[in-house]
Amino acid sequence: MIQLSFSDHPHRRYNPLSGEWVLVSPHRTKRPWRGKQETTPSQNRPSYDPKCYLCPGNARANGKINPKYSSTYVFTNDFAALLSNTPTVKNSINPLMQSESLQGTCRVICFSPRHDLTLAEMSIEEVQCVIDVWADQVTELGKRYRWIQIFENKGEIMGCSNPHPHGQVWAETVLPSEPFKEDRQQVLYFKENDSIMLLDYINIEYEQKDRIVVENEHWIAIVPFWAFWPFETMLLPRRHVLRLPELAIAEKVSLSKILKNLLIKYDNLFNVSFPYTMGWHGAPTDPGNYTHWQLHAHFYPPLLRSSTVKKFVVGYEMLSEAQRDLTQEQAAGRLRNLSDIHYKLRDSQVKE
Ligand code: H2U
Ligand code: ZN
Repeated sequence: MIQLSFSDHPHRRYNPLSGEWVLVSPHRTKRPWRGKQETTPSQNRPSYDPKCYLCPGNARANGKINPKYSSTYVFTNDFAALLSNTPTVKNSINPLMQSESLQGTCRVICFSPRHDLTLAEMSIEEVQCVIDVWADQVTELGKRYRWIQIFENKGEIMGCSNPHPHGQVWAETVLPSEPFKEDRQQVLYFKENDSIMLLDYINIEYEQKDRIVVENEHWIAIVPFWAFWPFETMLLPRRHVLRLPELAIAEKVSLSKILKNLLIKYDNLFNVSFPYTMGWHGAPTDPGNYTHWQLHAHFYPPLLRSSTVKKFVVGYEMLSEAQRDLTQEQAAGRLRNLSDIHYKLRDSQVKE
C-alpha cells in the first residue's frame, strides 16, 4: 500500500483546535531553499522619540500625557473598539439578521519605556515584567469580563502604526468567534477522550520531535501539525494550565526565556525585526468549568520568503481553503536551526 508522504504528496491536514482543514502542497518547494537573504539596513531607532505617542512623558493623540514610566505602562485605548457602558440588547427579530450588543474595554500595554527595543531585544527580566502585566490584566479584567484577549500586533506590514514596543488587551462580555471554536473543539475532545486535547497533542510532538522549534523545562514552542501561516508557531506550557495568572514564578521565568528565544529566531530568519500577530488563548474567565482548556499562545507571522515577501491570503484560500507550500516540518526545521543570538548582536560583535 502506498503511504502518504508529507514531503511529496499534496494533502490536507486537520486543525483539531478550529475544526478546519489546511491544504499542503509540498511538491512546490522541492527545489532547495534559494530565498534571497536581503540585507535590510538595520532599522536603528532612537531610544526616545519626541513624536511617539507611547514614549514616556509624551502627549497622546487626544492630548493626554503619558507618565514618565520606567518599566511597563498600561492605559485605556483612546480609540477603544469596545465600551463598558453599552446597554445590553439582543436584536434577533429575524434569525437571518441577528445582532447583540456587548460590553468591553480595550487597553494598550507599553512593554518598555525604550522606543528602540522589541521583546526579542529586551532582557529576560524585562520580558518577565511584561508577562506579569499580562497575567495581572487577566486577573483584573477576568472579574468583569468573559474573554480577555491579550495580543501584540507587530510591524508595519501587519498594519501596526507605531514601532514603540507595545501590545493590547481587549476584554469583553462575550466569547468571540476564534475562542468559541477552540472551546467547542476542546470540550468535544475532552468528552470523547477524558483527556486534554493540547496535552495529548504535545505528547505526540515530544515523540516525533520534527515540529519542535524550542523547548525548555516548562514550555514548548512548535510549528503546529496544522499550521497555516508559513512560520506559524504555538507556545504551550507542558503542564495543564488554564490561564496566565496560574503560572508559578519559575514557569514565568522560563516563559520569558523561551519567548525571547523564539522571537530571536524569528528575527534571525530574515535578519529583520520579524512582523507578527501573537496572542494568548487562556480559558474564558466566566465561572464555567473549563478543565478541557489548555493555555497557549499563537504566533502568526505573514512573511514567506524574505523580509519583504509576505504570504497573500487570496484566491483559492478566500474561496475554498487555507493552503501552504512549505511543510510544517520544513518550517520548524528552519527555525530550529537558526542561531539563538540576535542578528543585531552578532553584527555588532563582528564589527568590534
Ligand atoms: P497598533 O498596535 O495597531 O499600532 O495600535 C496601537 C493602539 O494605540 C491603537 O489601537 C491606540 C490606537 O487606538 N492609540 C491610543 O490609544 N492613543 C493614541 O494617542 C494613539 C494610538
Ligand atoms: Zn516611543
